[in-house]
Amino acid sequence: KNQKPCLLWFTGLSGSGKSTIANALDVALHERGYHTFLLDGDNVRHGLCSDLGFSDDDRVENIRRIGEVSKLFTDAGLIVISAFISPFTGDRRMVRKLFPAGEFIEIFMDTPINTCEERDPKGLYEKARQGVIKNFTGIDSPYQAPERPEIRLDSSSMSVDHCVDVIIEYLVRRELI
Ligand code: GGZ
Repeated sequence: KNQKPCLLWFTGLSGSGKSTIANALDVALHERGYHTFLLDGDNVRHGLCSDLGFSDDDRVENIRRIGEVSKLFTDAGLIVISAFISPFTGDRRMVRKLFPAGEFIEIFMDTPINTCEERDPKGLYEKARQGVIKNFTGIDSPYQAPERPEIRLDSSSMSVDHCVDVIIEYLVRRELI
């Protein structure tokens, strides 16, 4: 099936729905016959970036490596989906610059932090509030929200299917699929 390579870059707080939407999008594109590759904490932070933690410097290096790996996969012709907090505007801009215009698609999971904190699937917000975890994004480490993302989603008011539909419609409109 005809596809153009691109990088779908999810950014947002812990619990904002990045992984959930990224996974559902990956499945939906597969079902339609497209070749994709999904990068997320599960396959990156345990391997390629297992030497990195959550200091500012380590997050910068984490995103740099993910950007470079994404570039390798798009060079191979794949639609790459990545789901990392990527809290710093400068780092996201650095990744964007690795790609020709239109190939880097920033998807901002603009879910209110209250919702993220209520979900707290791993209990990390609670631990961060107690000071057990330091440098937690949104609590005692910054999140710099994108000002002009290509796509903005809010998983507190939109269903998973609706979020996926919005992204697929974008890809069709840009003639990437
Ligand atoms: C933020 C943390 C932290 C701290 C552990 N701050 O919701 P999760 O659990 O499953 O996803 C979060 C993940 C964030 O890793 P990223 O590689 O996406 O971060 S970054 O882009 O900033 O490099 C969270 C967990 O790791 N986690 N400690 N202190 N998230």
